[in-house]
Amino acid sequence: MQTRREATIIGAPLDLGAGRRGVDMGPSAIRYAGLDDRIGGLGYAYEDRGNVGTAVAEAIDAGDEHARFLPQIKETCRHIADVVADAARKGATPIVLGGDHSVGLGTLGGLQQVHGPGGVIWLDAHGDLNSPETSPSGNVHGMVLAAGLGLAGERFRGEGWDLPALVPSRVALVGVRSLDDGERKLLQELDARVFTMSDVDRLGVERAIRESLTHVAGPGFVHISLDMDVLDPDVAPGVGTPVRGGLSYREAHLAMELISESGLATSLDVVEVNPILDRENDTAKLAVELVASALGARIL
Ligand SMILES: [Mn+2]
Repeated sequence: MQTRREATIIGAPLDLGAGRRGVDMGPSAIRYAGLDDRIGGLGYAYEDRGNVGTAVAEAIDAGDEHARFLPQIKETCRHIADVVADAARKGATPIVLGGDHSVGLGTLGGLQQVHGPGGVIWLDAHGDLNSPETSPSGNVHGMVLAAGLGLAGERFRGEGWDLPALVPSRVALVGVRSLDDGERKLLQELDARVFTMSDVDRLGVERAIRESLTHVAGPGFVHISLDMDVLDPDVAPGVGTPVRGGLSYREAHLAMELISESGLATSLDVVEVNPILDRENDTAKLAVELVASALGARIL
């Protein structure tokens, strides 16, 4: 008998890792866009675990300007990690709704706790590969992937998770089009598979995703971290840090469909939805559709 598949939703209204406020409303916007019905309609048992607690920027001190609000971000990530680990142990698919991309440290931490280090496909306009030493802004959401790899320093180690949470050779970046100097340098040393937007233009999204899946597959987990800014701002205007020239509506759907077909993905983050900058919640609606495609929604 086929057991019913299960999706566990975790809201993470965190904006301390981003320079711009608004992404704290992301989980609300995505739920409002009908996530429960859409996932339930695919035959999943749907469990919403509510939101994890977050600190408020105005009420606390940013601390070290090279890694602003890091202690508070780690505190939120500890709660995310707990719920993600709980879901992963049950065999459910954890889906974390951001919030800025620093919530990804919590997801990776929870997965690492259960499975040991795994692989990730990072769909993003940016590399998120800075460290406090290289970051021009000091915003932690630009350091998360480096942190997961254990390359942003010991300070990113959390209560309950070890670093690296990722196997260094099991990382793929897709849709990148804005990198800082320090990130470019790091990528030259990393065994990561990188498909810039220019590569996606030339090779097509199908090849980019298939090769990424092959690169990140392996024991433990395969996590999909979807930063909505990987999409072109024409179709996803409501994101924290928009960059022109991103994935089209169909390219993003195809990426998620291929990921679903592979059967490899164990978990998903959907981050950086910013309702303040959005048009009539379009970006949150698109986020819901992309989650559905990742979970197996088909046209026919
Ligand atoms: Mn990102």
